[in-house]
Amino acid sequence: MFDVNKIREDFPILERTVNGQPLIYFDNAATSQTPNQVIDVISDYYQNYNSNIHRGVHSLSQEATDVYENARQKIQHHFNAAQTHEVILTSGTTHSINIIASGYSQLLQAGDELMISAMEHHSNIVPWQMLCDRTGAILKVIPMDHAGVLDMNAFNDLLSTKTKLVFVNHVSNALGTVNPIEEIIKRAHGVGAKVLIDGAQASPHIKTDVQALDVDYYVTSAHKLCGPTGVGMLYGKEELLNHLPPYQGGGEMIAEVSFEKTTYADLPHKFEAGTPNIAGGIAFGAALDYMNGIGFETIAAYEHELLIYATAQLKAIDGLKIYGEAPQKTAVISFNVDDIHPYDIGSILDKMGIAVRTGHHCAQPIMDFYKIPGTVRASFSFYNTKEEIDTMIKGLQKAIQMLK
Ligand code: C6P
Repeated sequence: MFDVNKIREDFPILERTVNGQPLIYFDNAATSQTPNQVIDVISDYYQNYNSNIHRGVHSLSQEATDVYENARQKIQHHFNAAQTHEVILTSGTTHSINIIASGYSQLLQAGDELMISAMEHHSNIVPWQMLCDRTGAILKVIPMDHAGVLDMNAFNDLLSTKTKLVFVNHVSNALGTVNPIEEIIKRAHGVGAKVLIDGAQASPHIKTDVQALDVDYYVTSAHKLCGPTGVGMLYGKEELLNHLPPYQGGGEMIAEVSFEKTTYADLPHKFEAGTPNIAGGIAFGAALDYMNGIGFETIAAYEHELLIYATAQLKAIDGLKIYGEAPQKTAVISFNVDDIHPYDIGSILDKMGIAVRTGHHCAQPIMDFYKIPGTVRASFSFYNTKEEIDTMIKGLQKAIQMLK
């Protein structure tokens, strides 16, 4: 049985106050909170076996290497990658996307087409624009409708044998839309294009099977799913990663170095130059253990309840408009009230101890689409409660009274 009060005991931060009020943390899409089970793993590393990995013959280094590589296996099993070395540990989603964007500089030609969607985070826009600048490739955009649903007919029309790569987020950070990635991957493969799915907002809510999806690249950040910041994953099919040139040069990613010539290490090390975030990688594995211990279906069902509950209450507020009403949504609600600036609402809520994100959420094209400067975004996690939502609604009503 899912017991939210029991779960909350795992998160020490939820006991603190902010501005004299109990913290209500509704900024989970920006970063999730960290349970003791993950914090303890990080402390244990620094207290007991802190040392560099893959390098030392000494016991501490071997112990750290074993635990780090064991975490990679946990990540592999969670996402059902066929091979452990298809899991590259990166500093996060942004880093993972840049590895691919950099690699394709040498594989594209002028006139090749790349496709993104209208609801991408800047991390899944800017690296591809930079890639187009370097190669002469052309960036196309799959449009969306006002509910925040991708136009799959337009996607069909845009797809052609010129399309080399398609990049779409699994879940939109600003709208919560769950995109039909199975269909996108199938159709893109039909014209010979490769697909990268940005899973940053999906991984905390949905257990993804990269083999079942037949996705070419899948990326995410540990800090969205109860892990630490500064660590993430790039999954790629072995043959594709083998074909891709390395992103950074340095230690760890080489086989042999001389002044005449360097050869590169095999996967995954080819893409892991330098000392990695060792404690972070280990804690990423622990975060997946923690969330799998609760169960992703249980998490999704509970968060859906919170989404339905909060949506109904928000919709009852005069002048409040929700952006993103796709039938398939995670527990993210972006909204504005009349012409009140989102920042003003966010600041007043903060005085009440309620953390929401305001602004363009690193997805400016979405704001341009709706012709707004930004939104207030409340994003829920499995450790949030309906009582917290009630408090936010009361706080919001008070804020509206003050600002009108
Ligand atoms: N979105 C948000 O508040 P990094 O920063 O590399 O861990 O993740 C970037 C990123 C990429 N794609 C999507 C869909 C995302 O949501 C994010 C991070 C946060 O929405 C911080 S901007």
